[in-house]
Amino acid sequence: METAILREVSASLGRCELTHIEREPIDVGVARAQHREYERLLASLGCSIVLLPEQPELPDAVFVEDTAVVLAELAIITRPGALSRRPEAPSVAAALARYRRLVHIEAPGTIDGGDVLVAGANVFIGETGRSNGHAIEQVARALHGLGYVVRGVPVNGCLHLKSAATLCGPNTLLVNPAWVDPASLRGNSIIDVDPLEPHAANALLLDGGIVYPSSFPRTRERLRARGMTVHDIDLSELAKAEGAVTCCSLIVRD
Ligand code: CIR
Repeated sequence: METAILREVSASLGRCELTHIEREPIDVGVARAQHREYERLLASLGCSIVLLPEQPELPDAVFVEDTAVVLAELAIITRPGALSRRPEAPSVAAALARYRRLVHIEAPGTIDGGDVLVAGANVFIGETGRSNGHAIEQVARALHGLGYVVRGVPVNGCLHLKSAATLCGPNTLLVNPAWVDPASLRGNSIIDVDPLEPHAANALLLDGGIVYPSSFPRTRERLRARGMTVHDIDLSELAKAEGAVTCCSLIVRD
């Protein structure tokens, strides 16, 4: 059973944080419609949906992934790297408290959930402008004794580790090798994105298949060629806010 925690798109989305892409006008109405499609797709794949209300003055609040890391044993509430995003965390913590024991990242640690890639017992954490060594140490402490191996991973050229690598099957990662060295993601087989689609490494793996942006047809064919079930979704308006498919949900597995 999978529960997906989502949050409605903020009216202020156009004022989002941007790091690696140029600002362009965002049509909030289109972003909301695409987000509703995403919600419907996750529901159709068997997720039970928890939809948090919009936080109108927090532009990036739709990207709930960055505020928490949900594991089988506990949930880590992050301290996001961007100051503007810190007030997003408390309401997500309140929603997650029903499902997991909570551990909070404390200052001077900063970390975005988008930097945390859990692949079996490996917890890879992107060393990016958003996530620092203090937070990586705190995560390692929180997970001590639970059988996880926590490792910092250098990332270059993109916002988060999960912009560069995500799980697309058991022990299988979809990777843009220009942004993260696949050798640092040991223990997993690797599928490279198509070189013409650098942003294509972000996939959301659910029990019902892979939720995947329709904007990357070449890489999608690589996944399908491996026999993977891929469900297309158009999140192009949210991509203008540097968001992708994993960022819009927190998946709680029972
Ligand atoms: C930000 O810069 O924080 C947002 N505009 C985008 C966050 C995307 N989150 C993610 O990839 N996990």
